[in-house]
Amino acid sequence: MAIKTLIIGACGQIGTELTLALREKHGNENVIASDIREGSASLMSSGPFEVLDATNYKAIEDIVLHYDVEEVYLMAAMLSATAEKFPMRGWELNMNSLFNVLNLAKDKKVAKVFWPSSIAVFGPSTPKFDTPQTTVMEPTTVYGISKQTGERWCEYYFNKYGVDVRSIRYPGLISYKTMPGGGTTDYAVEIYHEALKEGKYTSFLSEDTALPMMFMDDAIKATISLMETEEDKLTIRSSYNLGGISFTPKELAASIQKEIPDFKIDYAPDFRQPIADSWPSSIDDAQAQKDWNWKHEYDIDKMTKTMLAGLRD
Ligand code: AKB
Repeated sequence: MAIKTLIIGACGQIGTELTLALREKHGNENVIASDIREGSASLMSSGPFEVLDATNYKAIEDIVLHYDVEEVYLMAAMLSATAEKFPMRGWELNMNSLFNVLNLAKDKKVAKVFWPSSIAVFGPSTPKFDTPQTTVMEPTTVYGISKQTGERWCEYYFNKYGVDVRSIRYPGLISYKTMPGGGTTDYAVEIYHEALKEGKYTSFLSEDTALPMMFMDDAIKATISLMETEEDKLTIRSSYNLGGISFTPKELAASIQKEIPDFKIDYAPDFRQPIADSWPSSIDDAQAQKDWNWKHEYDIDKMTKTMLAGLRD
């Protein structure tokens, strides 16, 4: 029998593509999409959809029981740039939603949980290049503090209550189906939209700011693959480092110029620059490779070609 899955935050950047991928894999009726608001037509029309506030335990529980949900992907979160503007709202959303889902699993109402962490768990005192899985973590953003705290709780719930929770520290994610919202890495998506619309882009990060990034197809593949790995192969119950590509705004512009030679970029760093400066430039994901055979596929130029083709369609 197919696994019944609930995606919370299904209308966001990752949630949209994850929902569509899981529906294709497990059947539309077995993947329940939910979000605080309605989303894209493809998501709403292809399977069940529920309006759901991730901070409301009872509302999540009702949906879980109604549909006999076995696995929950909690994708709702306030990202780094927005959480700096609304610290308490960011903290409350990111932490309360996680506790709701962990407690449902602790009470055996769901069997398995996926929760996204982020490269934001690292801070200025972390080694910047090839950042190891286990290292100094002193995040300086509200979002990073919430993700690091969340990781500790995930590991605690696994050790103490046997909750099967799995997690990835996502780098910046690049996709054309849904816009990201409120992140520091969002420039790497906006740039493609503006390249096609205006032929130019003003980056809110400086030209040499290198950050870990990944094309969405790789991120979805990683997420599903981690969730399908046999329990005894997993050695990390906080969150797995996930590498991909690492590039600067200048390098991304050069990749776009190979396809759109007249494309121009300039730079006006804003409040997001110090956030980016506090994060690693590249990530070592040897543990994910070892435990669940992780390997990324997209390099920067393949990603650029796919992004531009997808946005032109
Ligand atoms: C953000 O920029 O806040 C996110 C992230 C790296 O988690 N994309």
